[in-house]
Parts: sequence; structure tokens; C-alpha cells
Amino acid sequence: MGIFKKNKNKIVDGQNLENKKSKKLIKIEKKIRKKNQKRNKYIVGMSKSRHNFLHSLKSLYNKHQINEEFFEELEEILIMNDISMNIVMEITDAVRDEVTINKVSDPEKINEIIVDKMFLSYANKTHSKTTLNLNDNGLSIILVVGINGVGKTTSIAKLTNLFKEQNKKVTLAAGDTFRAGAVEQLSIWADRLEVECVKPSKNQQDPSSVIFDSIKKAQENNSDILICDTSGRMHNKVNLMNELNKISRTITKNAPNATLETLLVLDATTGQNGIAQAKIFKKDAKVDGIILTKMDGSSKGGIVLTIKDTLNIDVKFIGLGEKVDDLAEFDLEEFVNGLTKEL
Ligand SMILES: Nc1nc2c(ncn2[C@@H]2O[C@H](COP(=O)(O)OP(=O)(O)OP(=O)(O)O)[C@@H](O)[C@H]2O)c(=O)[nH]1
Ligand SMILES: [Mg+2]
Repeated sequence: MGIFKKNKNKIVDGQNLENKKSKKLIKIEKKIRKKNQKRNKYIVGMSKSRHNFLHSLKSLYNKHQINEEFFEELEEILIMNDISMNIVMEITDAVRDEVTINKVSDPEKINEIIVDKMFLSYANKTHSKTTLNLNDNGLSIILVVGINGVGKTTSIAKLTNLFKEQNKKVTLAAGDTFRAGAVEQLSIWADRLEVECVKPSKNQQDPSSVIFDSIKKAQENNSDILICDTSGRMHNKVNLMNELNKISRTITKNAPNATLETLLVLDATTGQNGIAQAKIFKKDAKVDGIILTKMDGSSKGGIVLTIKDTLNIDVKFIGLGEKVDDLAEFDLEEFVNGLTKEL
């Protein structure tokens, strides 16, 4: 090869390398931007919980020396934050140990112990899996269940938005044929998000048959993801569970190769009531994860720890506002940061 050609090749190689580097840099910047956006979402969405927690701890430190009354009040603060008794004991025991064994009395150090224990109480539980079980080469079906008003339909819109950002093709199924207006609500979201929504062909059509039609449509459309809305109310609880199980059977029978992920939606502002609902759903239906909505409206973020502790179901998404992009994948680190930043 002549010297000119050799040098030219070197220049081209150098340019390729530079191009590669700048592409990589753009990718890294995008990643950092996304991470910061996510962090901000948690910080803004959890401000009510955080301020409540901060305020209670500050007044605890102002009011008491570290004595038995201090521990009792710390327990109360944690309980009032919807944290389960198990974790409350774990946290207060750890603080007690540090105080008695290592003579810690600095509030900042005590805060550190509280934050650490919160993190570990979640992270140490078995099978923490916050990602969805999705099919890489075919259809994934997500069934969204939960009692009325918890935020199912809105969360479906938010999920659709997330998937669209990942360039996934989404079809929606208007499976809530029970409540007047429910089909229209989903269909308005579908128009806004420019995705197809399969609706009942007649009033009060059997939800399973709408799901059947939507599976066919999603397959026809070559969709990556089919998200199914369901009704939150029926004549009674048994009817609701029977209906959901019938829908699940329709899915497994008619889309045997698709993955199925059932997400239970819980409203964070309902506290222990939400935990009771989850127990019922867990007992009678298959639940693969939780979407915890309205965290922005709750002042008791501790509910996340309680869900994991008492139900051992993973929170997979968290609703941090009413806008379509106010849904974040659950991230333990961001959650604990959102709850305890400024402590
Ligand atoms: N602030 C806030 N509001 C939310 C969030 N998620 C849902 N909402 C609101 O909760 C209300 C009920 O939401 P829907 O999505 O209609 O609830 P649903 O579970 O589908 O209700 P049914 O169809 O009646 O069973 C709406 O006003 C939503 O805007 C959230 O994360 N934060
Ligand atoms: Mg709905």
C-alpha cells in the first residue's frame, strides 16, 4: 500500500474513532439526563412525604434527650408513616444499639442509621424484581387490576407513554365494560397517545371477549405490548375475582406464547386499606407486581416498605403526579433519597 493511502486510512480510522467517541458521549449524556430527570421526579413527587417525615424527626430531636420517651416517639413517627411494625422495630432497635453500645447521640448519625435501615429492610427481602417480564421476540400482555378509582386507566396511559418512548408498539384493550364512561376514558388517552384501542362492540360486552378481540388485534398489528384495562367494581368481590381469572384464562389460552404480567394498582394515600386490598387480590388472583399511584398526594411514603415487608410483592412503578409522564420505574435508591433527602 502506498504511503498516501496508508496515511489516508489512518485519518479515516481516526475519524471513525472520534465519531464513535462522540456517539458514546451523547449516549452517556442522555443516560445522565435521564437519571437526573428520574431523580427530580422522585424528589418533587415525594415532597409531601419527605416534609412530613423531616418535620416529625426535627421536632423529636428538639423535644427529647435520648431516653425511653425518645424511642417511643420515634416508633410512633415511623408507624404514622405507614411503615410496618416489623420494620419499625428493625429501625428503632438499630438506633437503640448505636446509642447504647457506641454512645451515638448526634441526630445526623441517627438519621443515617434510619436511612440505612430503611434501604436494607427493602433490599434484603428475597426476590426483589422491579422490571417487567416482557417478551423480547413477540407479544407481551400486561393486565392491570385494582379496585375502582386507584388509578388503573391513568397508569395505563402513563405506561403506554413510557413504552412509546422505548419505540415499542402498544395496543390497548378497554376491558372495563362495567363502568359507564370507562371505555371512552381509555379511548381518549389512546387517541392522545396515538395507539390503537380495542373497544367493546356492544354495551356491557363480556370483558373477556373484549380481551379476546384485542389479542387478535395486537397480533394482527404486530404489537409489542398489549395493555388491558379492567373494571374495579363488580356486584361483589367474588364476581370481580372470577372475572379477572376468566380474563387471565382467555389470555393464556389465546396467546400461549405471550408473556403475561398482572399488575395490581394501589393508591398510596389509602395506607393500610391498600395493604388489605392487596392481600385479597394476592389470594384470589396472580399478582406479579404493584403500581403504587398518587405518591405525590401521600404524606406517608413508608407504605412502600410495608408492601414489601407484609406482601413480598415488588412495587414496579410509582405514580408521582397526574401528568402522563408522572410514572417512574420503581427505584429503591431514588425512593429512599426522595423520602429522606435533606434529613
Ligand atoms: N395525583 C395523582 N393522581 C393520580 C395518579 N394516578 C391517578 N391519579 C388520579 O386518580 C383518579 C382516578 O384515576 P383512574 O385512572 O380513572 O382510576 P381507575 O382505577 O381507572 O378508576 P375506575 O375506572 O373507576 O376503576 C384520576 O383523577 C387520576 O388523575 C397519581 O399518581 N397522582
Ligand atoms: Mg378505569
